[in-house]
Amino acid sequence: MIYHSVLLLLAFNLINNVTGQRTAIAHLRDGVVNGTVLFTEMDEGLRVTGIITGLTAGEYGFHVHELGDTDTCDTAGAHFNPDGNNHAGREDPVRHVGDLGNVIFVGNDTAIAVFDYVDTVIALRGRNDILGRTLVLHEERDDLGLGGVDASLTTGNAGGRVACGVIGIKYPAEPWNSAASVNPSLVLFILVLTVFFSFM
Ligand SMILES: *[C@@H]1O[C@H](CO)[C@@H](O)[C@H](O)[C@H]1NC(C)=O
Ligand SMILES: *[C@@H]1O[C@H](CO)[C@@H](O)[C@H](O)[C@H]1NC(C)=O
Ligand SMILES: [Cu+2]
Repeated sequence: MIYHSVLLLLAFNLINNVTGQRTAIAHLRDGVVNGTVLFTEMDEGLRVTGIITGLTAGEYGFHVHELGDTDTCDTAGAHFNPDGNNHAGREDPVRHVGDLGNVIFVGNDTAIAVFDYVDTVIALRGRNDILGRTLVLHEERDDLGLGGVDASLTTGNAGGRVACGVIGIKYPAEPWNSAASVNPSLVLFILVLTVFFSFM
């Protein structure tokens, strides 16, 4: 029985390695700005990790915009907002899917922004999939919908777009079925379980 459990665990690991957690990447490179942001699937949500340099200390609006057209950052469209909500902050219960709040740069001449958090709204599959859309860094602080001007509820009044990059596939290289809204490794695991127990 222990032997069987070990076999099952091995099978699960193998499947996880084959299907894998999805990871997406966006590079923000525009003039002096230089940054890389990774989006990695976790059980709790999508882990967002990034390092960006090139701006002075302060807060700058940070969103996923709806289009993957980066001819200029302005051609990336509005915030990704499939539910037609008002703009808000990342931790607000009602927000644009693409509302990631602000990026905070610290330091003097060579300010740097380093962040690492898990967001429960953006995803790499299903309706809130951000793949192929554009990550945008703004020139001003996002007021998180609280600024009291019209733009607060649409853009956070974060001003122009300083840098942007399309969110693309980092891993795995195999085809992504964007229609699947559940992690395929779970489905495969259940299949393997069924096949396995039918032999016992
Ligand atoms: C951007 O930053 C990375 C390190 O994060 C560095 O390796 C790369 O050379 C930089 N690129 C430019 C154009 O500054
Ligand atoms: C910023 O500059 C001030 C003096 O101009 C200095 O005291 C401080 O340590 C510097 N901070 C950083 C993070 O470099
Ligand atoms: Cu934006």
